[in-house]
Amino acid sequence: MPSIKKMSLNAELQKLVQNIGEVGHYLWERGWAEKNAGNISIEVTDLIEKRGQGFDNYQKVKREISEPLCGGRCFLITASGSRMRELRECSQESIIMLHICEELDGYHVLWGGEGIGANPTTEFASHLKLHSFLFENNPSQKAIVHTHPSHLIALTHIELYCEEKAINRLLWSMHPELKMFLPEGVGLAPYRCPGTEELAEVTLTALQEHRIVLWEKHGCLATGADVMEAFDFIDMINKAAQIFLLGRCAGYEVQGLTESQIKELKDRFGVA
Ligand code: 2HA
Ligand code: ZN
Repeated sequence: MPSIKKMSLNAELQKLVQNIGEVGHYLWERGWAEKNAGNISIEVTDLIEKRGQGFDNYQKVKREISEPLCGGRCFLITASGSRMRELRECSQESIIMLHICEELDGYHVLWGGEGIGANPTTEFASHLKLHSFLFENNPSQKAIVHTHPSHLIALTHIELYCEEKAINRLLWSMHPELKMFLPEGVGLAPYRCPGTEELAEVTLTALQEHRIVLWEKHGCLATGADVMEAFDFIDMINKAAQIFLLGRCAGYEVQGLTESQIKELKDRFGVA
């Protein structure tokens, strides 16, 4: 009989679960989370108490884990099929806190995962791959949010803007604060089938230089110190895309900031 012991969440973990629920709701309100679109994860290893005492009493799900750096780490992650609009009210069904076994042969379910199957998101392998990259290269970034921001996706369907330089130039020119908050701009990953190793690979490449990656004709993935920060970045760049498309939909050419106005921002904020 598998054990069904569950951990009780300390105040910090409760807050993170609450934040995931809030962000899920924002994504839904923005219209970026149709059906079960999107997924969220955050690494929480340092917040798990009694770590040294092992996790043998918790349910173990066997599954090959191909990321050695994730062994022994703990994550909060949305469940496969969960709806962003339900994360807040149904957190125990829609979110799972798990511990990846050191042997990389599965994970323990520490909390949540009480919905059907208790499987983490179909993008689980991608999330682990990206977290592994972040552990080594940008350890302050603990959260990953993937969603379907409509205006940004629309831009990646337009040939002219489906190119990294062109889309960044456009986004910066639509929103003066973007240059200040996201001086490196967004990465653009070429289209790959959802849920695949190939998609994880192109995302990883784009993440080397960016905190936010647009997935051509699919969506966006952002990293952040926490889920709120990741959401803020997506919200901000989608706003820039929305302003452009609003002007176009109203039948006008959209001016955007001029090169000299963008240069003034760079000089003022001391960014590249
Ligand atoms: O989790 O959005 O890309 C559903 C998705 C997969
Ligand atoms: Zn998606």
